[in-house]
Amino acid sequence: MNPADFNTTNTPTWCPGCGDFGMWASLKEALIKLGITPDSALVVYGIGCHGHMINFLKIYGFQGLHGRPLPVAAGVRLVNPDLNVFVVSGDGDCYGEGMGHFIAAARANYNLTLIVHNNQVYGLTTGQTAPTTDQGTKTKSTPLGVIDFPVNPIALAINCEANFVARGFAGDIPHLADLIVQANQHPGSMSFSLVSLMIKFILTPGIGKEYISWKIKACLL
Ligand SMILES: Cc1ncc(C[n+]2csc(CCOP(=O)(O)OP(=O)(O)O)c2C)c(N)n1
Ligand code: SF4
Ligand SMILES: [Mg+2]
Repeated sequence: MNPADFNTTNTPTWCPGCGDFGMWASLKEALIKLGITPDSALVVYGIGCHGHMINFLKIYGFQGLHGRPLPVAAGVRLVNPDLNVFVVSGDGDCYGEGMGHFIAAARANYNLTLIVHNNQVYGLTTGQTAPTTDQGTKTKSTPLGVIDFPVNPIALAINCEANFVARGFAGDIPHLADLIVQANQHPGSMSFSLVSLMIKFILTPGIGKEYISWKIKACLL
């Protein structure tokens, strides 16, 4: 298998430079390393720009309601315990609308590989504040800057006793692919937070090269 074998005939519609491209490429690399074929695993997607991957990744897929990919995936695992199930979610999807499901899945040990595209914003709906948006960030829904502290999904996952927790960066595809492989091979429940890049809709001045280099440093710590 090579990455092109996991392409559908659809051309990705993500904005040029979007972190979703890195996420897509990393997942394809990981699937190859894991020996998975398009007919041997399932990916359950959330709703958002990340969820558009269902149109571009050639593998069994299911996309339901916003914030609900984890309970769908848990149900699939319960009736089909031999099926390898991945979940591709977003920060709004997983830490906003789906926060309760995230906590439940981390505690319940369903043996899922959860990959959260954390671009710190509601991307598809053109840039509202998400639970992981940094304090002070100006978005369409918080034009004067976010007041609240952001959710720390890594700390939350550890606190809920998810037994594999990692963070990667959409700009480092080999590292990210390796993390996805490790996550998938690790027995039991797991969480995997992907720090991605959202290149549109964040209005705070200064977000640009400095922000990207901060992200890279933060992920390498
Ligand atoms: C129950 C429900 N609430 C709200 C929406 C509208 N909605 C669609 S996508 C989205 C935000 C997605 O943000 P995120 O999960 O971070 O994904 P991204 O687009 O950033 O990849 C929202 C609020 C919806 N579809 N369903
Ligand atoms: S709106 Fe943001 S998350 Fe959506 S495709 Fe464009 S850059 Fe990516
Ligand atoms: Mg998002």
